[in-house]
Parts: sequence; structure tokens; C-alpha cells
Amino acid sequence: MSFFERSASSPLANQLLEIINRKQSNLCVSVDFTHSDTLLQLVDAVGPHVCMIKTHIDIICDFDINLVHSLSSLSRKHDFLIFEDRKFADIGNTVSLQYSSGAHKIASWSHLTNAHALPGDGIVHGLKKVGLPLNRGLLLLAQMSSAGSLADSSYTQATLDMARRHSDFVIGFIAQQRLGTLDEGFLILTPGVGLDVKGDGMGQQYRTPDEVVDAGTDVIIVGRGVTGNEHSVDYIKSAEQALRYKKAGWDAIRRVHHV
Ligand code: BMP
Repeated sequence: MSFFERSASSPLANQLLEIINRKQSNLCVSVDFTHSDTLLQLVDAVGPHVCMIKTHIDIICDFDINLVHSLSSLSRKHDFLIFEDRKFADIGNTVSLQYSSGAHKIASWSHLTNAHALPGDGIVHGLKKVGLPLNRGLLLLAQMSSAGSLADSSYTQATLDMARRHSDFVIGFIAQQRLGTLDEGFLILTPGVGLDVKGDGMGQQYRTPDEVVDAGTDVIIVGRGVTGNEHSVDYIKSAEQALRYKKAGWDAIRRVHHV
């Protein structure tokens, strides 16, 4: 089944595939900035080139709910999905509160979020209870890009099995390679992607868009390779980098999927 023809596990996953095809971009930019104004300006600059924007909303110093309203407007303006990289990791009851409530009210604005499989199925039940009625989707962390990750192959396999039990809500994985899931409709999103450096001195490990798409990735997640450092942010340069990664990701998809 070709990347372009395949149909995913849910309407949200299909929406993402449609955006990818429409914008010819499988690039998700991770905007790990700590101030609302720089975050929004960066998102506006790279928005035309991405299928998705990934946030870490809990690192924002001046958080105000208007920030997520502005982010939602930009997602409509530029046609991308929002993925809050919350990495939930608690029991079902706690994660349902963390997802729906608190200052951030993640479920109210983020199309996608993610969770560790470590606590067992209850974590998915807790998130699904909140997210499914809102047409949200979940990604399970099956592997990590960081050196020394404890997610060995049996953990990854157990995560895949968990996703199969909840395919109405789990649309895919954060992983470093395809997990034998193409015909099950799950999507693979891969962080740790960079064209210029191999690491960050804090355990992050980078592979190129070609390498990760060869390994079976659908969406490449790029942070600092596009955004640079918030303290010396250059929006024009970030837009140029987004275009560069978009092209590299799309060329790799076309090569691997023979289109
Ligand atoms: P960068 O490209 O600047 O290294 O950023 C990668 C982003 O992806 C970070 O926001 C990080 O939290 C996230 N991430 C990762 O790097 N590796 C993983 O395995 C999972 C992640 O969510």
C-alpha cells in the first residue's frame, strides 16, 4: 500500500495524511521556546511548510490561555495539526485530569498528544475518556531517540500491542523505525532528526530525513535544526530551514514510496 493511498486508523489520522499530501510536507517542527511571542512568531514563519507543530506548553514562562487560542488560529491559517508533547506517564485517573484540566487544558486545543505505555492500559483509558469525544488522537512512545533509552524490543512490542487494543484512539507511535504497522494504519513520527549535527551533548541523537524515512518513518520531527536558539532567533532563517527539511523529508518519501 503506498504512503499516498493508505488510509489511517481514524478520521484524525486521515486528516493528517490529507494535510501531508496537500502541502507535500511530512515535516513537524518542534518549537521548544519559552516565551509566547517568540513561539507564535516562529510558528507563523514556519507554518506554511509544515504538516504539524509540536509544543511543550509547560516550558512557557508567560503562559496565558490566549496563547493556545492564537496557536489554534495559526493552525487554521496555515493548515497544520497541533501536537502537545506532554508525555503522560501516570495512572488513568490522574492523566485524565492532567489532560482536561489545570492551567493548560491540553485536550481543548491540541489535536494530538502522547503517552508512555509504562503504566499499562489504564493510561490510555484515562486519556481516551477525555480525548475521544473531542476527536483527539494519541501517540504512544514506543522508542526514544536519546542515548541509553530503556525501551528495549520487548517494551516496544508491548507498546504496539497496547495500541492495537485501543486503535480507536491511538493513531500511531513516537518511534525510530516502522514497527511492522503499515497495513494497520498506525503512523510513525520520529524525533531526533537533523541534517547538520549528530547530537546535542545531552544525549540527543540525530539521523537525517533520508535515514529515518528509509527506516519507515511517516513524519519527521525537527526542533533546533529548524528553530535555532530562542535567544538568537532569526525567523527568516527558520523559514528557510523549514523549507530545507520539508524538501528533504518529501524527497525521501517520494524515493522510498516510488512516486
Ligand atoms: P530537537 O530536534 O531540538 O533535538 O528536539 C526534539 C524534540 O523532540 C524535543 O522537543 C524532544 O522533547 C522531543 N523528543 C525527542 O527528542 N526524542 C524522543 O524520543 C521523543 C521526543 O518527544
